[in-house]
Amino acid sequence: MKYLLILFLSISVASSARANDGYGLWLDYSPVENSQLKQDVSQLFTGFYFFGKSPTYEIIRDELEVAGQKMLGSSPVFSTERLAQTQVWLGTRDELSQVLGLQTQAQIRELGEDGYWRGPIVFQGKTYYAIIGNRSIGVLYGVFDWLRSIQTDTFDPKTENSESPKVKLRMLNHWDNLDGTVERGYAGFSIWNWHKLPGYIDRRYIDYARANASLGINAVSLTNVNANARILTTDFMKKARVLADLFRPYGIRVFLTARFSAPIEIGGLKTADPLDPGVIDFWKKKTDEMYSFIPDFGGYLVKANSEGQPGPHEYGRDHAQGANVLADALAPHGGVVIWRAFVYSHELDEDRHKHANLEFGPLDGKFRENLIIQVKNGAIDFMPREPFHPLFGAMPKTNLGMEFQITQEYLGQATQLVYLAPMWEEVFGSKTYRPIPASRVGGIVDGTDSGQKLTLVAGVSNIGTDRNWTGHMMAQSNWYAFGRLAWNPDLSSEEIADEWVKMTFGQDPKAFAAIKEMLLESREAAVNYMMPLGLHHIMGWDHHYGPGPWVTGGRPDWTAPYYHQADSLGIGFDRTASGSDALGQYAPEIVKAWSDPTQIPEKYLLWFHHLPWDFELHSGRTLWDEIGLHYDTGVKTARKMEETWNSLESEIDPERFEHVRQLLAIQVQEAEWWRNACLLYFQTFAKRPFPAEIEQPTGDLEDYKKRSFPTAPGIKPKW
Ligand code: GCW
Repeated sequence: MKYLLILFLSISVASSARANDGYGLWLDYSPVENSQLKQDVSQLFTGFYFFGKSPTYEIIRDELEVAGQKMLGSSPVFSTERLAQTQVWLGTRDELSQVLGLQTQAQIRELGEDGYWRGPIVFQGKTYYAIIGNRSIGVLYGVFDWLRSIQTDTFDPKTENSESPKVKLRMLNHWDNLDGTVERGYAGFSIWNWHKLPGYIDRRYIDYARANASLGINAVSLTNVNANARILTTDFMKKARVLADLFRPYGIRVFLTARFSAPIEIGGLKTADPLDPGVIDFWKKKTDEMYSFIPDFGGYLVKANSEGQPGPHEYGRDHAQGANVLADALAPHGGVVIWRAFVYSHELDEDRHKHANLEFGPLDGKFRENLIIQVKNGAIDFMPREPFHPLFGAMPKTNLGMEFQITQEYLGQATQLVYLAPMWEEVFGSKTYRPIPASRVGGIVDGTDSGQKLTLVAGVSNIGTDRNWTGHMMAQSNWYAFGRLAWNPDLSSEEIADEWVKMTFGQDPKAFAAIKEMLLESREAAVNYMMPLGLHHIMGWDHHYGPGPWVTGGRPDWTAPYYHQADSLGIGFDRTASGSDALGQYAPEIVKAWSDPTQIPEKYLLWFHHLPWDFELHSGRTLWDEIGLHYDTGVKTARKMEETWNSLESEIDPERFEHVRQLLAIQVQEAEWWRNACLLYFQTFAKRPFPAEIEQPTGDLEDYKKRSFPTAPGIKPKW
């Protein structure tokens, strides 16, 4: 009996080792199938030589070991001497200077601190493959890029490739609370185990850093922007130091969120007035202390005077006065303040859309050099589709960074597959017409159009303790896409999908084509079944799960009718000059085109216009019919995604297949729920039949309204 038990245990251990639970992310390295490629790469794996020493090179060795085993079935060979039979040379430009031509050296220098060059170099008549950076981190990025090219079957040993990131700070923002919960987190709890730190190092910290480094993510803010001042106490600094030490060789700097009232809460002061000498001194000393633990500490991320968070307004000071005090404390150490522009009034705004520009616009030019204003992609709040935030282009003398939300608060949480790269691509590609006529959001953020040197793309993390990291394993694609776009905002969502699918599922052509198509259509599907044609903020109360166009109570701008404005005459928020004139905050070219409901792209129609139910759209249909059609199309695409996936059963490993299969079934139900509930609700105003061409909504509106979700994850902390 005892033996049987042991046998059983060892079988189940062995089989669970083979099962794919998604923990390996896009770094699980499937075997190389292309025989020419396999031959080329196998040859290269017989001789790696590092020109220098660094903890980062140890990481590279480990990565090559894993990659060699998994892709080629054998370990790489490392040489301690630069022998003729070595194949791949790795190191920094300085370390390789003896063997590099002057021109190559100059070319590499141009690539800056995070760039890399990889390609063939000829030395004493023999050709080697070299991966070179200006710093060891560049070498690491180059190696990851090289491995990616092998996994995506694009590697050519004869071709030179060089890259440098277009954005300086490529950053994850964790909304992780010190009690282990994650605000808007749908993948379990926080991966930071503050209780066991600093003594215990969870293996996950290292795997997390590795995954980020593979994308070029180089900054992480560990804690929620709804901040707890305790993170700035000495005890927590000691814990954060452990993470910073672990992340350093991966090129990642740690940031923390600073609560504006920390001088009172942990400093024993009576005020947090940024002009008070005691407060200035508090921030200076706190910051000096922080650097004594973390010498490359990144800086502070701050949410102030927003949704009840304390800030400079309490003392009659503006955002610049508040932010600059922190910036001055960080400046001598090379740190940066990231100050969020997500603000809206404690009192009710006329239109919340306008608030950030009204508060920040007049402060243009007043913020320090080592300070960057982090602006959400849209002016309301990470909706499934928003027009770009009008601050982009409106503050030419201020560093502006982008904040995306990777965690799917408003895009299906962790029960839905929604690939977000098309949304981010749309935002970066949006024309702003300022500061120069050809400006796009991406060009402002990466400095091309704005000229700013300090650049930032931040994403609110979707990572948690779930074994597959992101709750829905397909949401790994969003972590991946975020990192790739932060590195280069000009990449297309399609290129990124190509890479991710190949790296995650291997190269089976049927599975590749099918999964890629599912990813690429998923975001538009979600917009359609949730909030089409510019509708926004009509989700469930507080937990934000599911539809809630009927949600009222509390402050009006937290309710749905404030945004959809449906009545017997029509629907939509008039933000033109005849309404709130939020549109007037954009460049004149946009104001002109979008003021006209027949000119504005229909995807933004109801964001800016209140229109009669019978208003005729480009299709010739009435607004009412078109709304119905969009909702229905969304549902049908969700069903198609489900069918596509189900046809892949023999191509995908059972564990991942089943995981995604179940979630897609839920997604279809949720899409139907959104469509039914929203259409039945809007029909109470429109008082028209549903268009005949759509599947007729079913269910009872009153039942939909009564649904409650006490177990929905990710709700705000109660402290
Ligand atoms: O979208 C809202 C979220 C809040 C979040 C806030 C913000 C951290 O519902 O949970 O708070 O945005 O971005 O500050």
